[in-house]
This record gives sequence, structure tokens and C-alpha cells, in this order.
Amino acid sequence: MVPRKSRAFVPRDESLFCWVRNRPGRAQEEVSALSDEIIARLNSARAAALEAVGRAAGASELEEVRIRFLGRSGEITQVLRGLGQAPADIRPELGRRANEVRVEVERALAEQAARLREAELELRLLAERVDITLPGTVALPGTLHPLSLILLELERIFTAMGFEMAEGPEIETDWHNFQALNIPRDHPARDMQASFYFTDDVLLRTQTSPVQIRYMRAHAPNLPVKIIAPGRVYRRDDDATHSPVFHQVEMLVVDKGITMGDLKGVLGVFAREMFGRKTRVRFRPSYFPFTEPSAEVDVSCAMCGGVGCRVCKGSGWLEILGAGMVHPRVLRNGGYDPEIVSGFAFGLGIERVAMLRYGIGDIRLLFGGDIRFLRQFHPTGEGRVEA
Ligand code: 2NL
Repeated sequence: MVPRKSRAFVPRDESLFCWVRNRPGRAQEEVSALSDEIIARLNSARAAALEAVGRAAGASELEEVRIRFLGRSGEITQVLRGLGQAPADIRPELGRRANEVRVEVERALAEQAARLREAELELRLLAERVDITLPGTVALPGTLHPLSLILLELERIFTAMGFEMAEGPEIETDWHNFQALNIPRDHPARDMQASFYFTDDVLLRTQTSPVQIRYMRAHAPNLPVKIIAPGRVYRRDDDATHSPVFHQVEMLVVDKGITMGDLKGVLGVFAREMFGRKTRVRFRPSYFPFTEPSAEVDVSCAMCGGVGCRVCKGSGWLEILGAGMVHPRVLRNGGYDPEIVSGFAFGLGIERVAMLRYGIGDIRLLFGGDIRFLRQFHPTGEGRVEA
């Protein structure tokens, strides 16, 4: 509540001093009575001021109190101002007292202002209090996706053997994706790779082979070609072991005098590095349009060591990739002369390797984004699950 402003306690014209001034030759009793009265007024002004200061609950209320008592026409100011007309014998004493009152009220104002600031700060500190014992937001370190882990592993294995990484576009021409790889438009192999076409000539690549075609055409006739081409590929498949988007790594070597023995050697190193030192490799005759001869390559099952288990369905072997000697037509489409050079190639699905390596039963887990699943994988192989 704002205290009601009182007027200056004595209007100038009716001041006590007017009364004294107008009566020269006044009696000593009159002067002392006057002095007593001024002192009484000072005291009551002092008491009222101190009380008002004590009651002021904010900076603006405090300012009102200051104006009421010490302002230009404040109660104490009025007394001080009027002292000029007080009789000379009592003036110094009254002046001293009035000044004391003024100083005292000023100090009380300053102290109350400080107290109010303090209290306000106290309130703010209380309101803005931060509980530093509350648990913070835990920043869980991320983990690499199992597909990334396999890809990094492949990169490590093949770059150690002197291979270069090659990349290319995911949107390809029919020629780079199929025709250059000896798969003409009417070839039955196209049915096995049901594709996503934009136009008759443009599609999402179904394999990373077009990267190798592009690489050969960019580098021919330089030798050797030793590349691995990892990347995302697309096929119209969708079940527990097939995803419409998946990842492939293909490898290509082209040089003079390359034989199937080189292919077997490289695949042996790869299999032992990826699946363990004791891993054995088996070749079965197969067919791909872009290789001749062609082979399905199996590795001995790392789960059971080759005796047969659920993972290898009792056979002791896991089909891991397809490979072969690069077809002469494909070499020629890459800009190399098959009379002078030869080469080998393989292709593998990264998802399949990840599923075998980590014991994942459903390919869709790899694309589900469930971090409870994804957090289990660690470069050291910790936290392996049977899904
Ligand atoms: C598989 C089989 C294979 C290739 C890919 C290839 C690439 C060029 C020339 C010759 Cl440029 N071959 N790639 C060769 C054999 C098999 O993939 O089952 N992939 C998942």
C-alpha cells in the first residue's frame, strides 16, 4: 500500500518563525517554547520518517518516503529551510539537530534500500535456484552401424593388399549397369535383378559393377587395375534376407597374366581376415554373365568350425560371394584388350557378411534404426546377439 502523502507540515507564511519575526523584543520564555516546539516537530518528523522507511517494501515506496521528508518541500527540509529566520541564539543548536535528523533519515533510507536489494536478490536466487545434484542429460557415445563396421573391415583388408577404393553414381544408365557387363536387354539375368527404372535407359544401380566399368574406362590402358567398389544398390526384393536397398562390395583386378590362382589367393586372405584364421574357402562352378569361368565361393562356417550347425544349416559351409575371371567382352567394354590382359572379380553383399559375422537372423533389423539393436555392435565383436 502506498502511504498517503501528507503536505509539508507548515506552510511557509504561517511558520513558527513568522510568528517570532513579527514579535521583536520577545520574551526569553517565548524563544525557549519555540525551540521546544521545533525540536518536538523535528522529533515527530524523525519518528514518522523512520517508521515510513521501515514500512517501505520497494524502491518506489522508498523514493516516496524520501520525497515526503527530504524532498524540496519535505517535512524535514521545511524545518531546515525555515531555520534561517530563527532567532540567532537558538539557530545553531536547532540547525545541528535538524541536520542530525536529516542525516539519520538519509542513512535509514540508504540502509532500507540496501536491505530491499538484498531481499530481492535473495528471492531471485531462490527462484532461479539450480539443483546441481540433478542428473544431467547423458550423452551416450554412438556406435558404428554393423554395416559400417563390415565395410571398414573390408577396406582395411583390401587396402592392405594394395587395392584402391572406387565410387560411382547410384543412378546409372542401362548400358553401365547391364549392357557393358554382358547383360543385353533380352538377357534372362535381368529378371533376377528386378530393378527400379526411371526411364528405359536410367535406373537405380542393381550392383556396383558399373563403378568398375567407369573406373576401367577412365584408366585404360593403365595397369594394374586393383579396386574395390563398395556402395548402395537397389533391387525389387523384400523379405527376411532381401532388402530393396542393400550394400555391395565388388572387387576387380586387371593386369597381364592374372589367373584364377590369383583369385583364390586373394579370396583366401580375405576369408581368413574376415572370418578367422582357420577359415577354409571352397569354389563351386557357377554362372554370371560378366565372368567366365564363374564360381560361387563358400567359406567354412565360423559358428561351428565346419561340422554343421543352425547357421550353416548343417552343411558346414556358408555361401559368401560370387566370383570369376572377367569376361573378355566386359574387359573390352572397359577399354582393355582381352588378348593382352586378364582379370578377376567378385561381388559380395555386405548385409549377408554382417548377418553371418554377428549372427543376425533378419536383414530388416539392419535398416530398422532400433538403437537397442544397433548399440550391441562393437568393433571388437563384443555384444554379439543371436537375433
Ligand atoms: C554376387 C556376384 C559378382 C562380379 C560380381 C564383376 C564386375 C566386373 C567384371 C566382372 Cl566390372 N565381374 N563383378 C563378378 C562375379 C560375381 O557378384 O553374387 N554378388 C552379390
